[in-house]
Amino acid sequence: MTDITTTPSVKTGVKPERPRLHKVILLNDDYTPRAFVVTVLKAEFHMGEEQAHRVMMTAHRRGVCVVAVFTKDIAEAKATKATDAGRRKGYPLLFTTEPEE
Ligand code: TYC
Repeated sequence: MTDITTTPSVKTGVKPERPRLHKVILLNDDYTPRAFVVTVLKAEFHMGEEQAHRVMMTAHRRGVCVVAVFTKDIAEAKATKATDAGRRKGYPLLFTTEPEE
């Protein structure tokens, strides 16, 4: 196993890389009610009303908005949970993830 994120650094003396962070991205759609998007952002990402409304409106106007950054596993788990909250109500609300540059 030569994965740079898990290989001990003692052999080479090189400092281990910090694990890359992953963005959770909110995608706009034409069907999910604005108020529901705000509710999900508040519940899943611990945002206040104003911040959640700003993020929702950015996605609404521009098509996408970065919600937050986490380690890969946490970003994926939160994106799945937030997407599932919409699906349970029959909405196409979608959160995706991508690695930060
Ligand atoms: N565009 C939706 C509407 O007009 C609201 C919305 C905003 C949906 C942001 C998804 O990520 C989203 N009802």
